[in-house]
Amino acid sequence: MNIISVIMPIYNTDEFLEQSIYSVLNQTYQDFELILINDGSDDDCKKIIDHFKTVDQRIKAYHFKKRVGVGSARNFGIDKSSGAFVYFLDSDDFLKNNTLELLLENINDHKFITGCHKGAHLSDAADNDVEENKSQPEIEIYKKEKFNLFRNNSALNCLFNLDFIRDNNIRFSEKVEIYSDLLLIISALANVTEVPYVEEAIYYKRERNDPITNPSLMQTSMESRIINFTSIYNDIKERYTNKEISSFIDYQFLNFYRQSIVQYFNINKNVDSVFSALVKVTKRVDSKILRKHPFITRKEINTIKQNNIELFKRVNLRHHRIRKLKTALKGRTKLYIQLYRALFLRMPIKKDTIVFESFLGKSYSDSPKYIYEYMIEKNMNYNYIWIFNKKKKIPGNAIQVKRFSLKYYYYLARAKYWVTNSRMPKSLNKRKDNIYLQTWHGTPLKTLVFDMKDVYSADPAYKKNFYQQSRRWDYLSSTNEYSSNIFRRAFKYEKEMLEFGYPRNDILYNSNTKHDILKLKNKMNLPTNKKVVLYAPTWRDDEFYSRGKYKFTLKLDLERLKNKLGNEYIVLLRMHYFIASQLDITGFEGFVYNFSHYDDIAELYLVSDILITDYSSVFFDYANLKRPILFYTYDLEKYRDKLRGFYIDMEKEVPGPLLMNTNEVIDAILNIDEVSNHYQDRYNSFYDKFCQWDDGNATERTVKVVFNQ
Ligand code: C2G
Repeated sequence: MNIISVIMPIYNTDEFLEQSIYSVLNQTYQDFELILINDGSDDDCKKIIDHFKTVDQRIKAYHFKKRVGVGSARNFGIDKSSGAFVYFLDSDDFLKNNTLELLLENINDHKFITGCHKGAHLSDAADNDVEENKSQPEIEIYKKEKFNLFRNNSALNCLFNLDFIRDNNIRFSEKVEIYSDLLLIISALANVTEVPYVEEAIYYKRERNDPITNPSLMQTSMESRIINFTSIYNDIKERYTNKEISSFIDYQFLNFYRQSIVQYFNINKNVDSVFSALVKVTKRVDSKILRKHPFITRKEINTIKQNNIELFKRVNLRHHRIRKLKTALKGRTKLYIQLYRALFLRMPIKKDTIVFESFLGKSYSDSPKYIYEYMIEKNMNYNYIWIFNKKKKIPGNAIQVKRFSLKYYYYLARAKYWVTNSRMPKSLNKRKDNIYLQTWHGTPLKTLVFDMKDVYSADPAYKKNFYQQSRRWDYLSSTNEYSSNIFRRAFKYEKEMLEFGYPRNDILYNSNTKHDILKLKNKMNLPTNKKVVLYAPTWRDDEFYSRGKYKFTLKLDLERLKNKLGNEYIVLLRMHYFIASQLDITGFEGFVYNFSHYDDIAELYLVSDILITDYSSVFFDYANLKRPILFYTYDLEKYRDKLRGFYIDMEKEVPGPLLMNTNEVIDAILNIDEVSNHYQDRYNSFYDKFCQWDDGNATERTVKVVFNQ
């Protein structure tokens, strides 16, 4: 009987649970029982578990009314196991489909065996292409003397012989929540002389991205992590006196100390309880092992051992100064940040200085531009600073600073006001007297931050960073009630909402005249005898060259467009500011114009007769002009269902047709009057709902409130 009991404790992971369970059900090795232990979840886990129980008899399910903690839940699982082997899988992680088979095939007479952990982003699926006739996997054997090099310090991805676990009374700690499996793995190591490791047996550990609303255990506070760790450490030192186990846990402790605990002391002021917990541990650390660590670590550990908190704080402070100096020497920006913190932030704040930035310094545009122009036109007495990546020609006498230059840090430290349309880097501090107007950059169609289940493109820290960065905002612009509601929820924004419309859209009311449009066309060198189609799509989260540099493949057949529309129309192409791809329009000169690097899209809206877009928020703004909008949504399903998810049903609510290929686009343009008539009612209700507060005076209202004018 080779049955494997797969034990899965479950707590509030309804987003991930199905993928976890399927990864077991789809194993190449099928002789298992799956023990699901619902540890008091209050989300939809129960429903999911009950459903799976009805479809597969190998599933055993237990529901706890009250949470008992992961250690107790797993111990309960061991007691319920009826297999020859046990294996632990967490309910937010998943397996490659041959993991169990590989572990079982190679365990032989060993008491347990382990495999490789890989980090998986939220939407990653297991790479399940197992090559046919693959040669035997390589097995590395960890001998007792080398246990301190053992790569796995958790119980995950280990296949254990169940009798071995039971006979030696090997259990998870029930005293602590975090690191409860350190006790189990160390107890297991204490009872064997070697452990095989199979690189090919893969366990996907999900990198969770929402430590704010749904933290994983490892995302709980550093203080409880340290306290939990010290408790396990002491427990193990008391139980096991043999050299290998003792050095294994000492190495674990010193690694943890160097990677995390040092930092904890740097950030926190009230450290006494953690410090006294550490005194006991450091007294137990083997001095021979400590000697293998850097001087500064030795020094710190020794002062903790002496229970001298004041001396420790001084040593630790020195340590951080050295660290900072080392990082500062690594690069210019790092040096500037150190100067920013040590010097600029200590200078008094300047009450009459305003810093503006739009689209990460890429352009002179959007609401910050219109707020600035309004203020200089009204001769308001401020010092104006603009952040750009490259120098620009702009009206007024604002000082221009390059993003991330020394001046950038200087002015951001000293300016009382910040006006931007996207986030500011984490490395900046918000000062007590600083006032930060976040104008944002569009009515949301695609789900935002805390409404996003999966962050397809972004790193796991995305939500946490966003949360921290948005705590600094004092005012947030909104242009309709729909946005206000979403912003409050999705940004967890609780401060003042400026429900005045977007300053960037004032121009669509104030310059929508023949005269102004002609002036703009002349400025842009556009022919005035042709109608203008503007194509402004958004970016795709899953198509990129590198971080922040996205790809875009033009799916419009320019040749065909030119043949059918060339006599009457010209086409302006406008890529999103994240797009790094260069558009090749050779051969289409005089028909196609690339305006991707033009500063202000509002001016492009004004000169165009028809807008083509996809899932970009541009259509909410363009609708202020009440001109026709076409939606070129060739990848609607993927974009909506896999990449982002939408707040509104495009098929029912957007004010124009959804088109799937170039022919449909051409047809719609050739019959634009009929299309417009067809969508008239929908357009009107769309306008009422989404252009709710735009009327040409949003800037004035905004400036009055923020600058007390
Ligand atoms: N934009 C542009 N050109 C494009 C697309 C967008 O100039 N081809 C500008 C517009 O001002 C638009 C803004 O960038 O309103 C935001 O672009 P979106 O395509 O909507 O995408 P994103 O930057 O992801 O912001 O709440 C809004 C969302 O956060 C969307």
